[in-house]
Order: sequence, then structure tokens, then C-alpha cells
Amino acid sequence: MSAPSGHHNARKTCWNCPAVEFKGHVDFRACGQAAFRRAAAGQLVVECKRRQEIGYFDPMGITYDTCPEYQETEYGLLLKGMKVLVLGMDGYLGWPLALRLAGLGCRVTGIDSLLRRRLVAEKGGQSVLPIGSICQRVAAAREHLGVELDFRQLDLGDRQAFFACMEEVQPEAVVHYAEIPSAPYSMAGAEAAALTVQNNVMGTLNLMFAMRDHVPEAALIKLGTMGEYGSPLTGRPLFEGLFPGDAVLQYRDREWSLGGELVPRDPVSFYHVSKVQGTFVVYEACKYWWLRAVDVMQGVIYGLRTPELMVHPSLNTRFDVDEWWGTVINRFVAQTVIGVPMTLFGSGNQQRGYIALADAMQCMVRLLASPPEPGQYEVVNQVTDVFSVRHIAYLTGRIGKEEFGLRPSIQRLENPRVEAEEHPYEVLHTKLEEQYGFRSEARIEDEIVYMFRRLMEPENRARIEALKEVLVPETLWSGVRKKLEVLERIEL
Ligand code: USQ
Repeated sequence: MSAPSGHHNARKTCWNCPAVEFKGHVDFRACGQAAFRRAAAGQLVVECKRRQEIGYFDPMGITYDTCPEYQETEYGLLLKGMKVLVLGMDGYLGWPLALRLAGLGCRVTGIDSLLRRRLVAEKGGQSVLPIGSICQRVAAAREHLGVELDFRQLDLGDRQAFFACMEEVQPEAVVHYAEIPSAPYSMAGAEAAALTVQNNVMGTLNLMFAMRDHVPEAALIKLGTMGEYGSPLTGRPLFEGLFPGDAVLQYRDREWSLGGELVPRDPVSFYHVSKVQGTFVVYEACKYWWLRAVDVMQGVIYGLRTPELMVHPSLNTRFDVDEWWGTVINRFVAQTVIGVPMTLFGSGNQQRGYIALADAMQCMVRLLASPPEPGQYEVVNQVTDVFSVRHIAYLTGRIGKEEFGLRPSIQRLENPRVEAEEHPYEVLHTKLEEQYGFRSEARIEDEIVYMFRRLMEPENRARIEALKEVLVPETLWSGVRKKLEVLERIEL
């Protein structure tokens, strides 16, 4: 449980701190548990890279709340001036996270290949909120927030350059957002599917080797997705990545423990397949090399505000709403703004876990403040609410009508995807609250209101109008391209 002070990580020790270096007879083939036993027996010593004057010491001897290298923040105790490498800094999530971390005094280096900009443009899309070049964004962060971001244009696939960067920067934490995030894009054809798998899986593989070779003590926060789990029709709850210790498998009259095993995956697109592959890459690297990681199974994200982004329009994060790159809530708001019916797929009873951008950023900082142990592969389900898509359409419609005088409507379309439309969905998501002190601060209604407000600004509205041709999907999971059949029209 989190401490009453809010410092959920106050009693963590140097054992978890990425600023220490392990000394002595460390067997990097050992799993975390074996190392833990050696540490407990006093056989493992560490040296602090920041406080070399204390020499070798027992890693359990110093707690975060007694270490002068830690500062108090609203997210818990945070390593002062933590060196964080944000992979995918130019993206929807990477940009606001970089601003938040820099504001907390972290030394942020951002990497991005700018691939997302190219792929969105290739599909006829554009960010609805205008964003500057990455150089302009970095300058805007300096001007309006007084923070320095160190940006490098680099592809994780360029092994030589990426490894050299890792060696030079020596991050204490790495956030991995540098993936192609779209399910529909990955189903558009062999080329898009291969690019998605290649970019995401090889990028993650390179990252793990780079960390092994240059920063084995750094903590990795890797973005996974709730869609890795699918939606099991049995109603089995979606555990947080690994089965809990007391889970058992019963078969005929025999019984086995499942505790600690990865839960089954049932991905719903080739993009989601790439995320499952990423999970295994990270999981194995933690096991083989004693690396430490948190895999963040994030639900569908929505919204466009964090306190930093709201300071000035030049700090906007990108905001996509087209068929390939937009997530459902963002798309429904944009469609309603320009009077296009919301595109509800199938029955509309598909349920998903959701989280607002602002809440996701809070979670990420809390996770960074509290890294796992060496060798530990931790998983959290980063979700605050579960809704059906139908509920979201009606909610968006109500807000658009009552608060903005719009005339919302829904067009129920044949589902272009292969997904269960009637299914139980129980997401377990307690770890972020119980172990990391997370408290949701965003209400979906307020986030939707703010989105309407911004998207109705004339320039932004015109930018949505320009996307009219790419708002309604035409690619089916089957590979067929056609106009989707309209199942029902609903005026709200
Ligand atoms: N949907 C509609 N109408 C639309 C768009 C989507 O009814 O116009 C439905 C879909 O059929 C699906 C649900 O809304 O059931 C969510 O779709 P989405 O496009 O918002 O999200 P998804 O494709 O699942 O992917 C998004 C992000 C991805 C992230 C994932 C989290 O693009 O990067 O991993 O959300 S999760 O869905 O939990 O896997």
C-alpha cells in the first residue's frame, strides 16, 4: 500500500535504484529471486554512481526517504535530475511525458525517427492540432516552460547509432514509446503489417541489447497494450500480465500453480501481435540479463490536455482522428464537430479499458519514480474505466448537443475488424493505485468537453474538415477495401 505521505516508494532501497552499480560476484544469468537471496545474505554489494564517497555497501541499507539524491514530488520520491531517455518523443504520448519530466528536473533526452509524421502523411492524414517541427517544439518548450530537451533524430533500427547514443547518454530510465501504434494500419496490407512488426519488434530487441551492454541498471518502462489480452469469452479476468501467486490450473483431477506465469495472449491485430512479441522480448531480457522493466498494458487513450500542453498552442501534442491513427473517443469528438456521424462499428457493445492522457502521464511518472528490482519483469494494467463503444458514442453525442449546440448522430457500420462484439470484460487494475499511489484526476466528461472546445476552434475545425475523406474506414481486416455497409442511423 502507498504511504500516507503519498510517497509510495519511500521504503524502497538502493536495491531498486538505477543509480547503483552491482559489484562482486553477480551472476547475470541468475534470475532476480536468486540474486535477492544473495543480497539478503549480505553477499552482494553495490556502489552508488552518484555518491562514490560511500564506497561499497549493502543495497538494502539505504532507503529512498533517507537518501539525499531523492527529491519529494507529487508522484513520490524521484531521483534528482534523473536521466531519462524518451524513445518516441515526437509522439502523442512521448511529447507530453518529456515536458512533464523536464519540468520535474529530469534530464530528458528524446529520440524519434519521425516515422509517425511520414506514415500519417502517406495515409492522407495530419495532426488536427497543428504541431511544429521537432526543433520548433524543443524551442517552444524552452521558451514557454523554461526546460531543455535534448533531441536526437534516430531510428532504433540503426543499431550502431542507437547503441552509441545509449552509451553516451547513460540514462537511468528509458521510456519506450517508439512503436507504430495502429491496429488498422497493421491490417492494411503486407507492407504495413511487416513494417509494424519490423519496427516494433526489432526496435525493442535492439533496445534490450543496448541496455544490456550500456546501462544494465537502468529501468525500462515499456508501453504494451491491453489489446494483447484480447477479450476472453469465458469471462476470465484480465490479470496484470502475470498470474497472481495463488492462481491454479485444474485439469481432470490434477492441479498446478500458475503463479508468476505470463497470462495467455489473444491479440486482435498484427499491431497487437507485435506488442505481444515485444512483451516476450522484454520478459526474456529481464530473465537472461537481470534487466528490470515495467510493461504498461495501456487501454485506449483519449484527450489532449495536460497542464504543460495547455501553456501555449506551440506545445500541442499531436492529435490524430483519421481511420488509421485516431483512437475512438478522439475520433467521435472530431466527427461530431464537423457534423459527420460517429462511426460505431458492429453492435457497438465491444468493451475496452480507457484512460485519459493526463492520467496516463501521472502513471508513467509514478512508475519511473519506483523502478522494479534487478531482473524483475513487472506488469501494470494502465486503465481507469471500462466502457462499451456505444456508451462512448452516446456520451460524446450528449455533450456535443447539450453543451455545444451540435447535432450529433451515429452511423452503425458493419464492423471492419474481427473482434468479439458481445463479450464479458473484467480488467484487474489495482497495482497502479495500491503500489504506486496513482489516483485518477481526469473525468471522461471533462476531457470530452475540453476536446470539443479545442477542436471547435476555427483552425482546428478546418483541419478536421480536410480529413473528411479519411474519417470513415474502408479497410476491412479481411483485406477487402470497400464502403462499409450502414446497419443503422441514430439521430441523438
Ligand atoms: N471503434 C469504433 N469506431 C471507430 C473506431 C473504433 O467502433 O471509429 C471501436 C473498435 O472496433 C474497437 C474500439 O472502438 O472495438 C477501440 O478502437 P480504437 O481504434 O480506439 O483502439 P485500438 O484499435 O484498439 O487501438 C488503440 C491504440 C493502440 C492501443 C490500443 C489499446 O491505437 O495503440 O494499443 O488502443 S487497446 O485497445 O486496449 O488494445
